[in-house]
Amino acid sequence: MTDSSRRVDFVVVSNRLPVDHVVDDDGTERWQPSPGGLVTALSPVMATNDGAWVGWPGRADLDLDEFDADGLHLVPVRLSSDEVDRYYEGFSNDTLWPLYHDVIAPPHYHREWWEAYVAVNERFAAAAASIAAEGATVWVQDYQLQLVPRMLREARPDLTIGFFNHIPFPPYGIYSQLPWRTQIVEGLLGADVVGFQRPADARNFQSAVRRLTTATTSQTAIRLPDGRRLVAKAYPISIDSASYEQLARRPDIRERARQIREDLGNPKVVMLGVDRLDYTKGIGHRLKAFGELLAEGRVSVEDVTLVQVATPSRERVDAYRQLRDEIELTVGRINGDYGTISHQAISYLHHGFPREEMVALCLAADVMLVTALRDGMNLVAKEYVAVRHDGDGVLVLSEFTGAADELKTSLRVNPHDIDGLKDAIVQAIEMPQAERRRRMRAMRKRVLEFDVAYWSSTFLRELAASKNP
Ligand code: GDG
Repeated sequence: MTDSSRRVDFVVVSNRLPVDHVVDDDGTERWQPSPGGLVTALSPVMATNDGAWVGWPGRADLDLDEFDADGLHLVPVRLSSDEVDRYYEGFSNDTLWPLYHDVIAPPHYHREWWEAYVAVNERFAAAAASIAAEGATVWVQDYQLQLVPRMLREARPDLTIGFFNHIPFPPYGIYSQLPWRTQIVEGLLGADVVGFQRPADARNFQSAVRRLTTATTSQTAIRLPDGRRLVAKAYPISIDSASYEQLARRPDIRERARQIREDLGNPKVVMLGVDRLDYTKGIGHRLKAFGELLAEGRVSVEDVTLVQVATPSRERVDAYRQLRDEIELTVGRINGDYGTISHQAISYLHHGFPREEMVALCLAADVMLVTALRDGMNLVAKEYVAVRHDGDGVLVLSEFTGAADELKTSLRVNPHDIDGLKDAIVQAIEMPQAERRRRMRAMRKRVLEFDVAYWSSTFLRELAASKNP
């Protein structure tokens, strides 16, 4: 039911609404919640504050009224298929994404993409402005919507506006490539609090502010020429740790973990990688290291198996199609060269799985490999830690993830250093149990205490406190 006069005190704005459109076998269409960490963290805040969520429902050219699903009030923003191409796949995923991840892939700059980005950001800002009550709090999420804070402030100076960037913010030398670098920084300066994953991201943003605007900065504070102040600092995101641990304790999921090991031929060591198939995740570097270890006889397929889940992602963007070809060629070569009838080197799975299966995989894995070349946080690393209530398991973690700032007793690696990565994999395989437990204990303490509820409550508390007089 539409209630276009409805106004709420708390609004979350993100590119995607937390629901997926599904068509059942009998042809019935419905919206199914896609519960991620963000929904879990924000649902209680939504419920106590009378909240709404503004976002794109994930299908182009769809005219939809506001609706309720699973206790959330959802405000759909329409995108034409042309806008999906230009704003989402183009400017968001083929300009900003590679630029903000240290230009691992070349960013493409197209003026039509930028124009679509501006137009779509305006639409999101207008939708948020029309649902927000007088004096409401609006929390804008991520790099697709960096112009929204300023647009919203201009339309509605009464609002308290937060922004959180889920991906890195690059050093100025890289950021300055962006033809629209000033507009984006000014867009973000519309917020009262701009949150980042790592202190380094916040510092990079402040340096862009100093280079491109007349605002001044002092530690985490930014002062604008008109006297308004805002805060730019790190709020490292986390997961709903307790729910992962609960799943990991379920007898059926533990049984499934045992089954997975058996199906893999009960190797001595199961290693696991779980990533969206994305060039930032360093999947190729991981495979190269593993392939060389097999070639050199430092590990054998009878003893060690790698399970690589590569969830399909952004398949209409060229760089992602190429990446898939490269990865699948490498997996095929390694399996062809080193596999036996009874033992595969790599079990490669190019599909998504239910969360229960992910948890079973984490329980089954002696070693988790997170080798991202650049990653805002990397939740998979935290999920592995939350699942390992048995206190065992080794996390190999790239120092280029936000998670590496917190998970200091992981085996930290530079994934570009293939020899170093190979040594770390061997060290993980051979690590004595006492050392595994000692390292895991420290990481579990961190992940269980600083969960996603801590993240959202800290951000929202500081947002409330930032309100300018
Ligand atoms: C961005 C930033 C930041 C993956 N495949 C399946 C599945 N997943 C889940 C994982 C994890 C999530 O998706 C992926 O989160 P990551 O943090 O690893 O990476 P991005 O998707 O790149 O996320 C990142 C994050 O935003 C949050 O701020 O940490 O740095 O890039 O939760 O478990 N879940 C299920 N089936 C799958 O096949 N159920």
